[in-house]
Amino acid sequence: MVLDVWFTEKHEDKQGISLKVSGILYSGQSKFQKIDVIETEAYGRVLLLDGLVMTTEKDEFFYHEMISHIPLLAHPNPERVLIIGGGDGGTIRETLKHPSVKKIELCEIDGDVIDVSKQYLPSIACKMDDPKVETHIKDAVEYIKDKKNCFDAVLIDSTDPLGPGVGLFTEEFYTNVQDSLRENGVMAAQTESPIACRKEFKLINKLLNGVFSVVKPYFAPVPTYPGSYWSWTFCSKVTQPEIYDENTAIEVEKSTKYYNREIHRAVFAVPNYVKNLITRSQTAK
Ligand code: AG3
Repeated sequence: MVLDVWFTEKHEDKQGISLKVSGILYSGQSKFQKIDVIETEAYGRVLLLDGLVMTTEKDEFFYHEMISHIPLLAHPNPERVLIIGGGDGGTIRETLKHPSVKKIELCEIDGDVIDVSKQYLPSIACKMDDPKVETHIKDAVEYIKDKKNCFDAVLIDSTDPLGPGVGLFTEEFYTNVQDSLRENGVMAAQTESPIACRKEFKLINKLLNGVFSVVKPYFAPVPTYPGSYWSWTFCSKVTQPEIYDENTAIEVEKSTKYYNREIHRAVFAVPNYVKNLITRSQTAK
Protein backbone atom coordinates (compact mmCIF):
# COMPACT_ATOMS: atom_id res chain seq x y z
CA MET A 1 0.00 0.00 0.00
CA VAL A 2 1.35 3.46 -0.89
CA LEU A 3 0.32 6.14 1.59
CA ASP A 4 -0.87 9.36 0.03
CA VAL A 5 -1.30 11.79 2.93
CA TRP A 6 -1.90 15.50 2.36
CA PHE A 7 -2.09 18.47 4.70
CA THR A 8 -4.48 21.25 3.71
CA GLU A 9 -4.80 24.65 5.35
CA LYS A 10 -8.29 25.77 4.44
CA HIS A 11 -9.09 29.44 4.04
CA GLU A 12 -12.63 30.21 5.09
CA ASP A 13 -13.66 26.74 3.88
CA LYS A 14 -13.53 27.96 0.27
CA GLN A 15 -9.95 27.32 -0.85
CA GLY A 16 -6.71 26.00 0.57
CA ILE A 17 -3.02 25.27 0.26
CA SER A 18 -2.15 21.57 0.16
CA LEU A 19 1.16 19.88 0.75
CA LYS A 20 1.95 16.19 0.43
CA VAL A 21 3.14 14.93 3.84
CA SER A 22 6.08 12.57 4.07
CA GLY A 23 6.22 12.47 7.88
CA ILE A 24 5.08 14.00 11.16
CA LEU A 25 8.05 15.05 13.27
CA TYR A 26 6.28 16.65 16.23
CA SER A 27 2.76 17.05 17.45
CA GLY A 28 1.88 18.61 20.78
CA GLN A 29 -0.50 20.88 22.61
CA SER A 30 1.07 23.86 24.42
CA LYS A 31 -0.68 26.06 26.97
CA PHE A 32 -1.79 28.26 24.07
CA GLN A 33 -2.07 26.27 20.88
CA LYS A 34 -1.55 23.06 18.92
CA ILE A 35 2.00 22.82 17.55
CA ASP A 36 2.98 20.47 14.71
CA VAL A 37 6.04 20.06 12.54
CA ILE A 38 5.46 18.07 9.38
CA GLU A 39 7.90 16.97 6.70
CA THR A 40 6.91 17.73 3.11
CA GLU A 41 8.60 17.06 -0.19
CA ALA A 42 7.69 20.41 -1.68
CA TYR A 43 8.64 22.82 1.14
CA GLY A 44 10.74 20.77 3.56
CA ARG A 45 9.78 21.00 7.23
CA VAL A 46 6.67 23.02 8.01
CA LEU A 47 5.73 24.58 11.36
CA LEU A 48 1.97 24.63 12.00
CA LEU A 49 0.23 26.49 14.83
CA ASP A 50 -3.41 25.50 15.32
CA GLY A 51 -3.27 23.94 11.84
CA LEU A 52 -2.05 27.13 10.11
CA VAL A 53 1.25 27.32 8.21
CA MET A 54 3.63 29.59 10.11
CA THR A 55 6.80 28.91 8.22
CA THR A 56 8.47 26.36 5.96
CA GLU A 57 12.12 25.60 5.37
CA LYS A 58 11.89 26.42 1.66
CA ASP A 59 9.92 29.67 1.54
CA GLU A 60 10.62 31.25 4.94
CA PHE A 61 13.16 33.61 3.41
CA PHE A 62 10.54 35.76 1.67
CA TYR A 63 8.82 36.47 4.97
CA HIS A 64 11.78 36.84 7.31
CA GLU A 65 13.80 39.03 4.95
CA MET A 66 10.85 41.32 4.32
CA ILE A 67 9.87 41.79 7.95
CA SER A 68 13.47 42.57 8.95
CA HIS A 69 15.50 44.29 6.26
CA ILE A 70 12.96 46.82 5.00
CA PRO A 71 12.45 48.52 8.40
CA LEU A 72 16.00 48.01 9.70
CA LEU A 73 17.59 49.53 6.60
CA ALA A 74 15.22 52.49 6.73
CA HIS A 75 16.62 53.35 10.17
CA PRO A 76 19.99 55.15 10.13
CA ASN A 77 21.45 53.18 13.03
CA PRO A 78 19.23 50.51 14.62
CA GLU A 79 20.76 49.38 17.92
CA ARG A 80 17.91 48.10 20.03
CA VAL A 81 15.26 45.87 18.46
CA LEU A 82 12.13 44.25 19.88
CA ILE A 83 10.69 41.24 18.06
CA ILE A 84 7.15 40.34 19.05
CA GLY A 85 6.16 36.70 18.42
CA GLY A 86 8.81 35.28 16.10
CA GLY A 87 9.39 32.16 18.22
CA ASP A 88 10.75 30.24 15.21
CA GLY A 89 13.79 32.54 15.19
CA GLY A 90 13.79 33.55 11.49
CA THR A 91 13.44 37.26 12.25
CA ILE A 92 16.26 37.07 14.80
CA ARG A 93 18.53 35.42 12.22
CA GLU A 94 17.91 38.21 9.69
CA THR A 95 18.07 41.05 12.27
CA LEU A 96 21.53 39.88 13.35
CA LYS A 97 22.81 40.62 9.84
CA HIS A 98 22.71 44.32 10.75
CA PRO A 99 26.05 45.23 12.35
CA SER A 100 24.62 48.22 14.25
CA VAL A 101 22.22 46.01 16.25
CA LYS A 102 23.46 45.67 19.83
CA LYS A 103 20.52 43.99 21.50
CA ILE A 104 17.45 42.05 20.37
CA GLU A 105 14.61 41.39 22.76
CA LEU A 106 12.29 38.57 21.72
CA CYS A 107 8.88 38.61 23.35
CA GLU A 108 7.12 35.34 22.53
CA ILE A 109 4.07 34.18 24.44
CA ASP A 110 4.65 30.45 23.86
CA GLY A 111 7.98 28.97 24.98
CA ASP A 112 7.08 25.64 23.36
CA VAL A 113 7.25 27.27 19.91
CA ILE A 114 10.86 28.25 20.64
CA ASP A 115 11.81 24.78 21.92
CA VAL A 116 10.17 22.98 19.00
CA SER A 117 11.75 25.34 16.46
CA LYS A 118 15.21 24.91 17.96
CA GLN A 119 14.83 21.15 17.78
CA TYR A 120 13.17 20.71 14.38
CA LEU A 121 13.92 23.85 12.36
CA PRO A 122 17.65 24.46 12.91
CA SER A 123 18.15 26.44 9.68
CA ILE A 124 15.59 28.98 10.91
CA ALA A 125 16.18 28.95 14.69
CA CYS A 126 20.00 28.82 14.39
CA LYS A 127 20.68 32.21 16.02
CA MET A 128 18.24 32.16 18.90
CA ASP A 129 20.99 31.69 21.47
CA ASP A 130 23.16 34.51 20.15
CA PRO A 131 24.54 36.64 23.03
CA LYS A 132 22.76 39.73 21.63
CA VAL A 133 19.37 38.03 22.12
CA GLU A 134 17.34 38.31 25.31
CA THR A 135 14.24 36.11 25.34
CA HIS A 136 11.09 36.89 27.30
CA ILE A 137 8.33 34.29 27.42
CA LYS A 138 5.56 36.79 27.93
CA ASP A 139 2.46 38.28 26.37
CA ALA A 140 3.68 41.26 24.34
CA VAL A 141 0.41 43.10 25.04
CA GLU A 142 1.56 43.38 28.67
CA TYR A 143 5.29 43.55 28.02
CA ILE A 144 5.09 46.66 25.84
CA LYS A 145 2.98 48.70 28.27
CA ASP A 146 5.81 50.19 30.32
CA LYS A 147 8.40 50.39 27.53
CA LYS A 148 8.59 54.05 26.60
CA ASN A 149 10.99 55.56 24.11
CA CYS A 150 13.37 52.59 24.11
CA PHE A 151 13.46 50.76 20.76
CA ASP A 152 14.85 51.72 17.37
CA ALA A 153 12.78 49.01 15.73
CA VAL A 154 9.81 46.87 16.71
CA LEU A 155 9.07 43.90 14.41
CA ILE A 156 5.66 42.29 14.91
CA ASP A 157 6.11 38.73 13.70
CA SER A 158 2.72 37.44 14.81
CA THR A 159 0.23 34.78 13.86
CA ASP A 160 -3.12 35.67 12.27
CA PRO A 161 -5.58 37.82 14.27
CA LEU A 162 -6.96 34.70 15.95
CA GLY A 163 -6.34 32.84 19.26
CA PRO A 164 -3.25 34.01 21.18
CA GLY A 165 -2.45 36.59 18.45
CA VAL A 166 -5.64 38.59 18.65
CA GLY A 167 -4.43 41.25 21.13
CA LEU A 168 -1.61 42.19 18.74
CA PHE A 169 -4.09 43.72 16.29
CA THR A 170 -5.70 46.48 18.36
CA GLU A 171 -5.43 50.26 18.43
CA GLU A 172 -4.35 50.16 22.06
CA PHE A 173 -1.50 47.76 21.29
CA TYR A 174 -0.31 49.78 18.29
CA THR A 175 -0.37 52.95 20.40
CA ASN A 176 1.84 51.24 22.97
CA VAL A 177 4.18 50.08 20.21
CA GLN A 178 4.44 53.66 18.93
CA ASP A 179 5.21 54.91 22.46
CA SER A 180 7.92 52.26 22.83
CA LEU A 181 9.81 53.67 19.83
CA ARG A 182 12.50 56.29 20.00
CA GLU A 183 11.93 59.44 17.93
CA ASN A 184 13.14 58.04 14.58
CA GLY A 185 12.13 54.48 15.46
CA VAL A 186 10.53 52.17 12.92
CA MET A 187 7.98 49.39 13.14
CA ALA A 188 7.01 46.62 10.73
CA ALA A 189 4.20 44.15 11.22
CA GLN A 190 2.96 41.20 9.23
CA THR A 191 -0.42 42.40 7.96
CA GLU A 192 -2.01 39.40 6.20
CA SER A 193 -2.84 38.79 2.53
CA PRO A 194 -4.50 41.60 0.59
CA ILE A 195 -6.19 38.97 -1.61
CA ALA A 196 -7.09 36.04 0.67
CA CYS A 197 -7.59 38.05 3.90
CA ARG A 198 -8.98 41.33 2.52
CA LYS A 199 -11.13 42.08 5.55
CA GLU A 200 -8.23 41.65 7.98
CA PHE A 201 -5.83 43.60 5.75
CA LYS A 202 -8.27 46.51 5.51
CA LEU A 203 -9.00 46.55 9.22
CA ILE A 204 -5.33 46.45 10.24
CA ASN A 205 -4.53 49.25 7.78
CA LYS A 206 -7.29 51.37 9.25
CA LEU A 207 -6.08 50.76 12.82
CA LEU A 208 -2.48 51.61 11.93
CA ASN A 209 -3.54 54.80 10.18
CA GLY A 210 -5.33 55.86 13.33
CA VAL A 211 -2.06 55.63 15.30
CA PHE A 212 1.05 56.25 13.17
CA SER A 213 1.74 59.18 10.84
CA VAL A 214 3.78 57.12 8.36
CA VAL A 215 1.95 53.91 7.31
CA LYS A 216 3.21 52.09 4.21
CA PRO A 217 2.18 48.55 3.29
CA TYR A 218 4.55 46.48 1.19
CA PHE A 219 4.17 43.17 -0.59
CA ALA A 220 5.92 39.95 -1.54
CA PRO A 221 5.00 36.39 -2.36
CA VAL A 222 4.90 33.76 0.37
CA PRO A 223 3.88 30.65 -1.59
CA THR A 224 2.53 28.65 1.37
CA TYR A 225 0.39 31.41 2.95
CA PRO A 226 -3.26 32.13 2.09
CA GLY A 227 -3.39 33.76 -1.33
CA SER A 228 0.38 33.10 -1.70
CA TYR A 229 0.71 36.88 -1.71
CA TRP A 230 1.46 38.60 1.58
CA SER A 231 1.77 42.05 3.12
CA TRP A 232 3.76 43.74 5.85
CA THR A 233 3.30 47.33 6.90
CA PHE A 234 6.02 49.80 7.76
CA CYS A 235 5.05 52.46 10.32
CA SER A 236 6.87 55.27 12.06
CA LYS A 237 6.43 58.74 13.51
CA VAL A 238 8.75 60.43 11.00
CA THR A 239 11.09 57.98 9.26
CA GLN A 240 10.32 57.16 5.61
CA PRO A 241 11.03 53.59 4.46
CA GLU A 242 12.03 54.20 0.84
CA ILE A 243 15.34 55.73 1.87
CA TYR A 244 17.73 53.01 3.00
CA ASP A 245 21.28 52.89 4.21
CA GLU A 246 23.18 52.03 1.01
CA ASN A 247 26.32 50.54 2.58
CA THR A 248 24.47 48.27 4.96
CA ALA A 249 22.09 47.23 2.16
CA ILE A 250 25.09 46.18 0.02
CA GLU A 251 26.39 44.07 2.93
CA VAL A 252 22.99 42.57 3.77
CA GLU A 253 22.14 41.59 0.19
CA LYS A 254 25.24 39.40 -0.03
CA SER A 255 23.46 36.83 2.14
CA THR A 256 19.78 37.29 1.24
CA LYS A 257 17.69 35.23 -1.16
CA TYR A 258 14.93 37.76 -1.85
CA TYR A 259 15.98 41.16 -0.52
CA ASN A 260 18.13 43.46 -2.62
CA ARG A 261 18.16 47.19 -3.32
CA GLU A 262 15.97 46.87 -6.43
CA ILE A 263 13.37 45.01 -4.36
CA HIS A 264 13.60 47.70 -1.66
CA ARG A 265 12.84 50.40 -4.21
CA ALA A 266 9.96 48.44 -5.77
CA VAL A 267 8.34 46.93 -2.71
CA PHE A 268 6.16 49.93 -1.81
CA ALA A 269 4.42 49.95 -5.20
CA VAL A 270 0.77 49.41 -4.33
CA PRO A 271 -1.41 47.51 -6.84
CA ASN A 272 -4.55 49.35 -7.90
CA TYR A 273 -7.05 47.05 -6.21
CA VAL A 274 -5.08 47.36 -2.95
CA LYS A 275 -5.06 51.17 -3.22
CA ASN A 276 -8.78 50.91 -3.37
CA LEU A 277 -8.94 48.78 -0.21
CA ILE A 278 -6.69 51.20 1.64
CA THR A 279 -8.48 54.37 0.54
CA ARG A 280 -11.82 52.91 1.55
CA SER A 281 -10.54 51.76 4.90
CA GLN A 282 -9.04 55.19 5.57
CA THR A 283 -12.21 57.08 4.71
CA ALA A 284 -14.17 54.64 6.88
CA LYS A 285 -12.17 55.96 9.86
N1 AG3 B 1 3.68 34.55 10.95
C1 AG3 B 1 2.50 33.97 10.43
C2 AG3 B 1 1.88 34.62 9.28
C3 AG3 B 1 0.48 34.19 9.13
C4 AG3 B 1 0.30 32.98 8.30
N2 AG3 B 1 -1.11 32.71 8.23
C5 AG3 B 1 -1.66 31.57 7.79
N3 AG3 B 1 -0.93 30.60 7.33
N4 AG3 B 1 -2.95 31.46 7.85
C6 AG3 B 1 4.81 33.84 10.55
C7 AG3 B 1 5.76 33.58 11.60
C8 AG3 B 1 7.09 33.32 10.96
N5 AG3 B 1 8.14 33.77 11.80
